[in-house]
Amino acid sequence: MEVEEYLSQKKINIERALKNYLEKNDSPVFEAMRYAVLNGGKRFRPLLLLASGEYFGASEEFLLPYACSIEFVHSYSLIHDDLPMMDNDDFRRGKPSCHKKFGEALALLAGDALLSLAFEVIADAPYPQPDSQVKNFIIGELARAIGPSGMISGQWKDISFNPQIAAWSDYQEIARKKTAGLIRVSAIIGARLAGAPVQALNSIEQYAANLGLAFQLRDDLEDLDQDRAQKNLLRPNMAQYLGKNKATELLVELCQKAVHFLRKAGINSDVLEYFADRLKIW
Ligand code: GRG
Repeated sequence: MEVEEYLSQKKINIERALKNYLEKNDSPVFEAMRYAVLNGGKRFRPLLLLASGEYFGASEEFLLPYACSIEFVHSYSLIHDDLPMMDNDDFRRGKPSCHKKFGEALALLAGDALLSLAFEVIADAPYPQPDSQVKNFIIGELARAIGPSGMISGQWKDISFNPQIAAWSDYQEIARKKTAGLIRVSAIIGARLAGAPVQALNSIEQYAANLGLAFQLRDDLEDLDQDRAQKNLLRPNMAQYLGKNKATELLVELCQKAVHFLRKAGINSDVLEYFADRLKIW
């Protein structure tokens, strides 16, 4: 099957699974959760998890709860990031952001609820078997990636950012923690669930860490190009720091490095390579 056909089929399956988890309840919190999740995201992280897991032989049925869990975490981070005390964004994916539609209290709770639901879904996932250590590993990796030393710390560094004293390493650290961490852990979870050998896991981790940085750099390049908002001039934008040409070169380099880690380990996945190839087109 062609890569794009594969991805659009997987996306349909992810949408269906996400909807199933969120349909059960008519409370306002669930309504806000549905609004935030079921509104047209690219589903990049769950697709990456499925592609990585399926490459190493796990079934979609096995992987889907974990893929949804990652998307719930991502959606929570977007809701909270849009709040007035954070990035203060009125729009998300071309529609009013969650707090604009439902008010700040309900948006905050919908974000909290999605974070909790993510771990509930993992706890209830039928695979792997209850005596397997794999679930513990996954819960630990995910919690570390998004917790106080991961995404939360990246977000704090982002909102307390001072461009006058920031070094390149600060820009990279923010991108690594705020954005790349969840992308990295998505690929690791897929591979780990499929029982990939340790050496392959390390390579997948390196691949996804580079892909994650590239993902943020591309977003920064888009921000710079569209000059989206004046306030962005004060944000930690890697492309602004490097300048457009150097940033574009680095984007290509990161994507090539990502693919290099796959090939060096003998991982021949069209889909995983496709993610890197698509990101570097600028
Ligand atoms: C507030 C807890 C908390 C965390 C905030 C991840 C994050 C940290 C904030 C999200 C805002 C943001 C712009 C992050 C940079 C990464 C990024 C480009 C996110 C958008 O992800 P896409 O492009 O979005 O996958 P879609 O809409 O496709 O899901």
